[in-house]
Amino acid sequence: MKKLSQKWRAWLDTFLTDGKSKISYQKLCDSEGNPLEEDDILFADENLMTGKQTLDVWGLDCRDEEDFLTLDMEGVIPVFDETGNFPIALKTRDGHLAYLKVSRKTKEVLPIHAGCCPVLSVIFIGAPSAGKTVHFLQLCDPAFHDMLARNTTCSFEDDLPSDAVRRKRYEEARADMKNKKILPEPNRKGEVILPYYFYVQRRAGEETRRVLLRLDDIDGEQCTDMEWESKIFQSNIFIITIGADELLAAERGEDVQYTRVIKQLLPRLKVLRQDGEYEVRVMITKCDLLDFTNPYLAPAAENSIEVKDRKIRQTAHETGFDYHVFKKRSRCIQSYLRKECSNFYNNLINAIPAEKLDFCMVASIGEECKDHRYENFKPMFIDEPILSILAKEGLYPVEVPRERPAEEEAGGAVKSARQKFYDAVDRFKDFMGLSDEYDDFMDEDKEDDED
Ligand SMILES: Nc1nc2c(ncn2[C@@H]2O[C@H](COP(=O)(O)OP(=O)(O)O)[C@@H](O)[C@H]2O)c(=O)[nH]1
Ligand SMILES: [Mg+2]
Repeated sequence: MKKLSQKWRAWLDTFLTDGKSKISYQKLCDSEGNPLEEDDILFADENLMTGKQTLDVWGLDCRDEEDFLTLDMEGVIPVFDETGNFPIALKTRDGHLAYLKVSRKTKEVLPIHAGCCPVLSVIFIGAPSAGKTVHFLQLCDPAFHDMLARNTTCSFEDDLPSDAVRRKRYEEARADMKNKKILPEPNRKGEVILPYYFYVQRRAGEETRRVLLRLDDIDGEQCTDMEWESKIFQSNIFIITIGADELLAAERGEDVQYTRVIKQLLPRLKVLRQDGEYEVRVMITKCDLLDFTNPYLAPAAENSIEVKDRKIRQTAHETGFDYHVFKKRSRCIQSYLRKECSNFYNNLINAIPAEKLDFCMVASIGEECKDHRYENFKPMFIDEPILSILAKEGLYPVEVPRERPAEEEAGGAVKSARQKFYDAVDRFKDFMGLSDEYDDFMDEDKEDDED
């Protein structure tokens, strides 16, 4: 059935008991982790927010303790956009427009599409100095979104309407990192870091998928001294970041912090997220420090991006996310971790069901940095973690599985019939979104082959 145009819908809405009956609100949390119900979303404009005007100027009765509009007020009309489920603004009959959404609980400004589409929230967990913020800043960079969008029908929009002062530090840090090669200051303990929201859309045939992608960076001390009541447990996807420097230190038998993070995170996840509606990605950062001649890592060495004229370009996932490439790298990382940090690895796989767990790596800068500066920018794999999340949600195209020539595999060895069979099963599993329960068995086989 053909959809009504926006104009018609807006016009009809003014007659149909304000259009409120068709609202299907999509739940979200504010930055402090408070779950917000439909009537916790307040509406305002700049004047109401700053107290320059009050609701009586708008010709409305102020029932609420403050000057905000709510959906159930007499005389307000909802304004919808293409997401449809929940209004993006409210207006009054005499033309005042409340275009800012505000959390009743914290009074913070919420994203434009709050309540309009499902939220996919991704949080970076890891010890101080693991490399969370550097990667986070890259993910929030419009130039990065431009790179991801190329050759696809995906779009990324910064969905927070305000230039919050608290966000300024991150915006400046990103500018310094890109333009002056200065790395971000370490986060202070308990620093309030506002989440970033991106309205991600992808058109595929007749259908357009939409999601509010929420990215949260936190200070590392919240991860090494994790509270049970922490807001972090509201997220859908937990990215556990582990600096390669720490992995190498652990190999040398030194004390490391990432084990502390895991020790605290796993029991909390089990208790607090009995719903099981979450996923975990283990992300090795600073992977330039790893030895890619290591037999486990060698097959995973080919970069997925390249830098030309200071611009990053995708190579492996240029026309769509290539699960084969990603999964191969994921398996290499697993084999590496299983050998080099066996207890950590076993703790993970024993605590988190295989279908919720994946492994990836990045080098956001790609070289050892001194005095908070870097010289050369040689990033590796920075598109893969986020693409693996978006592709799974149907928000990024997936490269159609195809046969690969045998030379592409590690060492150019001709594939055995058994390996070909495994690869076929693997592609089928990826295609169907099935779990990785065979992966251990496959890796053990590979180790046997190497022997
Ligand atoms: N070798 C290397 N070091 C990196 C890379 N990215 C970040 N680092 C180092 O890691 C430090 C901490 O990064 P940061 O993102 O602030 O860590 P956070 O505390 O987890 O947020 C930086 O200051 C850099 O010295 C990288 O790609 N390679
Ligand atoms: Mg940080």
